[in-house]
Amino acid sequence: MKEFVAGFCLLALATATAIAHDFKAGAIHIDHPWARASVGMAKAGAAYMLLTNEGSEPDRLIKASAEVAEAVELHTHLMEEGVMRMRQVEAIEVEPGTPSALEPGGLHVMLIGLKQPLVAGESFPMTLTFEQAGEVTVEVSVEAMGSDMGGHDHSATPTQ
Ligand SMILES: [Cu+2]
Repeated sequence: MKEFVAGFCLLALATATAIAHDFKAGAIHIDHPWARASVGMAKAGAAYMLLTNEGSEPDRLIKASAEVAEAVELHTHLMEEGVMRMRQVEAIEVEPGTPSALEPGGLHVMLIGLKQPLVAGESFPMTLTFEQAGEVTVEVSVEAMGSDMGGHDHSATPTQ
């Protein structure tokens, strides 16, 4: 059992090293923006990242845009009558001292109407706009399906 755990940690470390990348906009630190590879002709995708506010004033992510999709929205997931549904949100709060995680099954940047497949190992630029910190363009790395534990599948969601 001990050996298994050690092996798993090593693997996790190697993966994290290979894909680690981060960006800054003012006091906002954007860690590891990534998207899951799209499957077949899927027309929707989602991007995830960790937002940390290293300043003393609250900030909000108010907009995201990317050339790879016809529309980009900020989304969250809500449990409604036992069913997980996505909802558009106006903004994603980034409070000092409280990192905001965009991750499968929770907050995410929704890519609607993909113009091209998202291929694992490739990356695409995405521009994030923060109320205080302003605009920053980050490079979103595309990772293979199953590279997270979220178990959430966007492909079943109809595009608007
Ligand atoms: Cu969504």
